[in-house]
Amino acid sequence: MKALLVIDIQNDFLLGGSLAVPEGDKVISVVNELMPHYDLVIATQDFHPAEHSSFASNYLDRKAGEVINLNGQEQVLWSDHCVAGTEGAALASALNTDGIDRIFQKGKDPQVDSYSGFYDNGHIRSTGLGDFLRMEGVEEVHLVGVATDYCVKFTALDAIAEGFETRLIIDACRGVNLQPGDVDCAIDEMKNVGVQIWGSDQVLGETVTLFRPTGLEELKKIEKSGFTAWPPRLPDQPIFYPVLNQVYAEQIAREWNITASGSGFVTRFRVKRSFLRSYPRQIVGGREHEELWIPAEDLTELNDNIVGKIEVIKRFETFPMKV
Ligand code: VGL
Ligand code: ZN
Repeated sequence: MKALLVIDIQNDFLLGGSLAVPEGDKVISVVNELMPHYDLVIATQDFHPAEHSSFASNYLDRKAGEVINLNGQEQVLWSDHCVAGTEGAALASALNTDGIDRIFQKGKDPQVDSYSGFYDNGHIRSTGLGDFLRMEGVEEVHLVGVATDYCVKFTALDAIAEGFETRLIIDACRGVNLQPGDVDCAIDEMKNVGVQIWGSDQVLGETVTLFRPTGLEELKKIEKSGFTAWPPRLPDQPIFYPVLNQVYAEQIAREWNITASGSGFVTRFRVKRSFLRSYPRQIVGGREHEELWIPAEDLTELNDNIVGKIEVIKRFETFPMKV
């Protein structure tokens, strides 16, 4: 069993939040894409009382970013964040919360901080996450979220100590870098204890397969490119619509292209996943009718991201009746 641990993707750590991690919001679409690839998806949530001892505002003379000694441990002081029950503590609304099986909250004790999703920073009180994962039969955990140099790192170190095979999905994490180089150091620290550093492509695959119905005229132009590029759109075609499944493409080829030009073809081609991430899937009509809307001006860039050839996989024709 494999679990995805989604660390602290909460409003206060994202754009506009009180403790925003640079580019934190960039991880959300990757995390949503990853979720269906796991047996279990667990989210952690930083969830502090307003009087928490990690908030600079709770001291007379301290500023955020200063480091103090708290009960024998180094403690970075932060601006107020993730106060229980506030909007800032809520999971990001763009995160697919339907894909999350269970949430573990941490940092509720005002006297001690809790970066790790497994234990508080004093390693005294457990959140129950380790026992829960073992009970579910999980052997491998993959980590995503924020911040790479705090909560992600400490959760990863504990995951290794708890005996889980542990991977960090690096493009689905962002860090604070309070000091320049902190994120790189955190990654080295994780590697040194056996955390494997992965990219989301290693889980998802590097490319997405797309389908597109087309007519004879367009097909001739594709052939001219050596089956490597889509021809420029016409002035009255501002958007290029590839679809995500073959059945839908066939339906359009049969119903639309045959009517328009007497023949219809279905093509299949592969495009780098990283490029497609900025074009959300549009559901048109039924659930299986998923398509991407790519503005005509982005077509050259799309062509540059095609891997392999555009293949014709089906052909539909109406034959004139012989007389
Ligand atoms: C975090 C600082 C304070 C984190 C939480 O989620 O990494 N960082 N509290
Ligand atoms: Zn916190």
